[in-house]
Formats: sequence, C-alpha cells, structure tokens
Amino acid sequence: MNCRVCHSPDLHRYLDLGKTPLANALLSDPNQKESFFPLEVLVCPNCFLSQLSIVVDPKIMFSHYAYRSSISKTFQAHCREMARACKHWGVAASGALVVDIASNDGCLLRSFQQEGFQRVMGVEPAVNIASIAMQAGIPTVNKFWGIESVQEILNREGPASLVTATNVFAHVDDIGAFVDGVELLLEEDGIFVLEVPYAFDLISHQEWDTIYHEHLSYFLLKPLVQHFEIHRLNVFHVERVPIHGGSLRLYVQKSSSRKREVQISVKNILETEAKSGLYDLATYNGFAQKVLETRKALRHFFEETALAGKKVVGFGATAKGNTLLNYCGIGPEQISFIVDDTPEKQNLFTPGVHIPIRSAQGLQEIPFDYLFLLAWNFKEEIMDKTRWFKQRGGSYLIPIPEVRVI
Ligand code: DWN
Ligand code: ZN
Repeated sequence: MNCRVCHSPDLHRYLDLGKTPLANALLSDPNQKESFFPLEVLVCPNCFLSQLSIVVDPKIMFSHYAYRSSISKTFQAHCREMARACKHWGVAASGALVVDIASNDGCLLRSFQQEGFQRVMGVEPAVNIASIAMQAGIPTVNKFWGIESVQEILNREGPASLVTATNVFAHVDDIGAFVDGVELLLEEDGIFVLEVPYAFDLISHQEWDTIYHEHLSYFLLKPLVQHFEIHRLNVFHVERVPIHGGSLRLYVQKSSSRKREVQISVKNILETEAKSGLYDLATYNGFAQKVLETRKALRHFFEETALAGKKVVGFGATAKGNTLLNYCGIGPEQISFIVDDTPEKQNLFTPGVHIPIRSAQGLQEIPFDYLFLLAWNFKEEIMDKTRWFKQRGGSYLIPIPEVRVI
C-alpha cells in the first residue's frame, strides 16, 4: 500500500508478470501441489523505488534454500575483489570482526579468510545452507538477520568492524529494522558494505527476469541514500559492479562517525540516474512494453525450433529463469532439460512449468542444437566451459537484453 522507503501511498504499477510460483520452489515430483502468487511491480513517483505489490513470508522462501553462491567461479572472484576493496577502505585484516548477512555457503567470508581476516561470522537462515558453511569452517548463526542474531553476535564476539550484505537487501520487507540491526552491531568507525542488483541496469538492459518474489525492492541510489540518512547512516562511496547483470556496491558509515569523507562517486551516480530518465514514469512504461516484445520473440523462436525439429537444453536452473519460463509459457515440450552444477537442484523439476534439472555430466554425449543461457549473467563462464558445444556447431540462445542466437 505504501512505498517501502518514503511511505508515499501513490504507487504506479508498470509491470504485471501474471501469477507465478516461487522462483526457487523446485519440485521433487511434477504432480506436487504448487502455490502461485501475483508478480507485479510498482514504482514510487516520489523516491523512485520499484517494489513488488505483495510480500511472501520469508520463512517459506528462505528456511531451506536451493541456491549456493559459490557454484560460480565468477562470483568467487567477485568476492575476492570485494574483500580487497574493503581493506582499501581501512578495515584492517588483523583483529577485525567481519559479519556477513545472508552468508549462504560462506563464499564471501571464505574470501575474507583468504585475505587474512581471522574473525568472520555468517548469518544465514537456511538450515541446509548454513550447515554447509559450518562444515567448511565458516562460523554461522543459523537465523534470519534481526535483533536476536545481532545480540547473539554481540554476546559471542562483540561489535563488528565490517558488516557485509550481498544480494539480500532487496529480499527484505522491513529495511528499517534491517539497517537498525547493522547500526547496533557496528563499531563507531565501522563500515557496512552492501551490494544490490541495480535498477538502472535492470531497466536499461531489460533484465525483467530478475523480478521474482524473493526480490521485493529494485533499488536506485536515490532511495537508498534517503533510507540510510533516515536511519542515521551515511553512504560515503558507491561503485557500479558488473556482477548479476549489474549491481550497486555501497559503502556506508555511521552518521555520528563520518570518519570518511563522502566521495564524488555518490554525486556522480545520482546525476547519472537523474539524466537517464529513471526519475520519469514514462521510462518504466517503455520497459514494460519491451518485456511483451521479448516474450513474443521467445515464443516465436520456440515455434520455429519445433518446426525445424531442433532440440534445446537449458543451462542454469536459475530463479530468474523461472520467471522467464513461467511468464513465457516455456516448458518441457520446448526445453528437454536444464543442467545445473548445484547438487541441491539436480533431479528436481522447475516450478510451474516442470522442466527436469540434471547435472551437466555426460552433456557432451547428448545431441542438441541450442543451449539456452538461463544464467545469462554468467555467460562468459558458461560459454568457456562449454566450448566443445560451439566447436561441434551448436548455438547459444540468450534471452536478455533481447533474444539473440550466437
Ligand atoms: O539474489 C539472488 C541471486 C543472487 O541468486 C537470489 N534471490 C537467487 C539467485 O538468483 P539466480 O538463481 O537467478 O542466480 P544465478 O547466480 O544467476 O544462478 C546461477 C545458476 O546457474 C545456479 O543455479 C548455478 C548455475 N551454474 C552452474 O550450474 N554452473 C552457474 C555457473 C556459472 C556454472 O558454471
Ligand atoms: Zn517512495
């Protein structure tokens, strides 16, 4: 009903992707009963936060989780770079406590360990994923981020020099309570570094498939700066990073500390947003129009492929792929199966359209004509590991920003 950042009641609905199942609700049996939820995006004409019209209970989505962040080598390298960047902003490896929120299987904290940080602590609500991290030597509090997990860390370890949060802030409904927890845990001169998928890249590169129920907000810098100011935090530096189709990395300190000077990057990115039409509702309507065109182009591709008797296999049983497949009505008649290296996803079926998921083992022995990159954000890595496919005359189908075959 009201904007998550500025509480304005006047929200503009610009995209309706119909009713879809939860993006990571993979099935062990295709006859299993499934729940479908409306998937609609609204933008606030006051602060330009894009947000979903509904909130699904996070306990349903995140208490057991299929996604493992360390599967991709690209993401591993990204984490290493992030750990180095944090050092650059004055977080010394020796003695500093680093706390990662929604630490998944410990991918980011492992990078901090490799960079010499000895005191790391993850907070991860999914029981299956937290236990993988702990087995790998990453101390992890198996809880949702909140006052309870913050108190537990304060009691066990004391305040943190650095709090990180990658790909979690967009998943949170009460972003006020979330950052209050960060403020409570941080040392006076500590830093909070977070990464969110950047709505600038989402809108300008037509990344509409990254819209699903896990992602409640689609952030520009403008509403983020506003939000942190309200909660006694100050954004002192921002970087655009290429991960996941384009993300924003924000460096935040306590307003009471302001140890670090605010960098020109903050002003520059705000100016770029203002110039790019992202503070104009017409841009959002144009984006929605192009989503319809992509669906038409994909359906056309699959009609032609069927007529020509060609076979398509998918790569990456992604959350975003499940938005795309459900919205476009692409199922096992169009895609024989999807390969994924995540053991937690193998031998299951995608939600809604029920495409089988398999390991990539033995793929080279199977004849097929197109590899559909449902994980298009890792296309370089996937194309590199499937060079044999191109060499034998196969083609890649890439859906974003527009449908292409290469
Ligand atoms: O925010 C979120 C992002 C970061 O991750 C979550 N809400 C859910 C998830 O979204 P996704 O599933 O769309 O993310 P990815 O990272 O694009 O998923 C890549 C998938 O592809 C994974 O299932 C792993 C798989 N993969 C693989 O099997 N072999 C990927 C690569 C690069 C590979 O070599
Ligand atoms: Zn707003």
